[in-house]
Amino acid sequence: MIKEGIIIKGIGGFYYVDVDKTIYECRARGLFRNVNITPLVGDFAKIEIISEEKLEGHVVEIMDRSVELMRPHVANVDQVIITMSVMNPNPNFILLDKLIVLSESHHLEPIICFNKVDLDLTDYIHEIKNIYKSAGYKVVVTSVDLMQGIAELKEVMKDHINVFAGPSGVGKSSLTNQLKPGLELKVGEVSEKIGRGKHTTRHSELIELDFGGFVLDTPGFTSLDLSTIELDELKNLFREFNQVTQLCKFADCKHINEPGCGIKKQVENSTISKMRYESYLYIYNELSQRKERY
Ligand SMILES: Nc1nc2c(ncn2[C@@H]2O[C@H](COP(=O)(O)OP(=O)(O)OP(=O)(O)O)[C@@H](O)[C@H]2O)c(=O)[nH]1
Ligand SMILES: [Mg+2]
Ligand SMILES: [Zn+2]
Repeated sequence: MIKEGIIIKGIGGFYYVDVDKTIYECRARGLFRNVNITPLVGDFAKIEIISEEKLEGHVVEIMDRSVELMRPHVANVDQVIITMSVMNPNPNFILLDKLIVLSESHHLEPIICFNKVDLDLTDYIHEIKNIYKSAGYKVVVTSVDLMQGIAELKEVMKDHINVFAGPSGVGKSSLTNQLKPGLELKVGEVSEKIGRGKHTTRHSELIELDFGGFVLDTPGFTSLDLSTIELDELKNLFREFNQVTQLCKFADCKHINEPGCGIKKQVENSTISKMRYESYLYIYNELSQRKERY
């Protein structure tokens, strides 16, 4: 008998396939239809049931992927919860903007989550929330300690295949634990992580959410591969730039040194955030150096 499900975990040659909340332990059969494809977490798969009793099967077919991410190596994710803590560790805005660019380039919806708002004693959160909201992104402000913003986060994640992204220690596993009672993913001490730069989370696993959808807890990305992004395309991956490019004198304006640049004007009068624009220049430079080198 053939059933369809989603691969939630792959360990040691076994794939764990969720079929309507029943988990089958499966091997990939040597000869399935798309021979050259290695099954990934997130793949929608057809499995042949070997034993209903032992919940064992074979993966016999992988359905077409809407997206394939490389780091973490997973399929069919459609939303990235880009997480930064307001402090401890402080937000890394270049990394945040790179993660947004990366999400946009894969047509994944970036959601920005600022966690640990309980540690924010200066109302800094309003300033940073505003920057990203006015750029056109959905921003969720949370505190695991105060149980703040968790309901809103659930609402945003509902019915999507979500992945958390962001540096070590910002609270990705802590937040994921709040989404699913009884989950108890391992949470690490920031002090131990900083310095060694080690992530507590080591495997990628898709977790089914009771309220609908899935979430992937990943080892996280700190190094980022932007190599698939074309230099000329970068400006299109800054959402707030797209709304005003018609203000530039030249249609192919890169918003760097060109005269009559509408974006630069918007930065000067603070309609576009200076910090976001500087991130653009920073990433642009990084990408152009890469181009020169190869
Ligand atoms: N004050 C405060 N601490 C938090 C909050 N959320 C998480 N923490 C703490 O931050 C530390 C790191 O949390 P984790 O959930 O392990 O962070 P992570 O992003 O999963 O880290 P990696 O798995 O290493 O990538 C732990 O000590 C948590 O208890 C919060 O909202 N407020
Ligand atoms: Mg973690
Ligand atoms: Zn311009």
